[in-house]
Amino acid sequence: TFAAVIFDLDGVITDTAHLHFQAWQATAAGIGIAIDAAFNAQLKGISRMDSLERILQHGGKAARYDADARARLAAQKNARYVELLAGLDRRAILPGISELLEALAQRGIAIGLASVSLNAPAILAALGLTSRFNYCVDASRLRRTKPDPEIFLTACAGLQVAPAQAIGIEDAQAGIDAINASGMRSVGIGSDLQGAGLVLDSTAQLNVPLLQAFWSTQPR
Ligand code: G16
Ligand code: MG
Repeated sequence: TFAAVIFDLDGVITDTAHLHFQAWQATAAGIGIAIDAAFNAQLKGISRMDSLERILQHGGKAARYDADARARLAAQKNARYVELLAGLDRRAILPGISELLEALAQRGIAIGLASVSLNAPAILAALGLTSRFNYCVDASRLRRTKPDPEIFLTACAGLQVAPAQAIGIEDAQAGIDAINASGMRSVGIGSDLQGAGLVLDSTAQLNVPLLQAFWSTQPR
């Protein structure tokens, strides 16, 4: 059976997309760019600086902001986001996740985190889940973002597990593509996900028997 499960954070363990949205909306409004929820959906799983780039492009203002100005905007957004995170606790863990983590740990299956969020350690701590994870990738050390497989390969290396022995769980297309490119098998949460080995509507459907049944089916 599989030796490890590697989780994305936002959209899989918890859902802070609405907090990212509030923070980006305020920052973008400050420079005269309006973003709505539909646009925000495109930022799912995208790193902070890449998200800012997309927002500036969306507003037709990418050329007006150099690296320093962008760093200030990103810092402004993050300060707002971190303020909003203060309200986060165990209740924000998505359905089925606590039970799944516990069941995996009981079976000796390694548990990893592959989030591009630089706030991931603080979020895990707020959720009371830090000790559940055997290895968390440090997003600040990555050279390439999802859909590049680097983050998942780093997680496998950290867990000392071969990618072919691991399952990755993601809610974003870039994340599914990264898992597939790593040689792991992918589980997608949500809709509009192409190429995932298994797609579920909700984290509430996740459990060990279901993952074992998926694992026993022929890979792509
Ligand atoms: C998450 C979110 C993205 C966010 C990114 C970076 O990714 O889905 O919207 O832009 O983290 O977050 P931060 O600004 O905190 O570094 P993931 O990989 O956990 O789904
Ligand atoms: Mg995500």
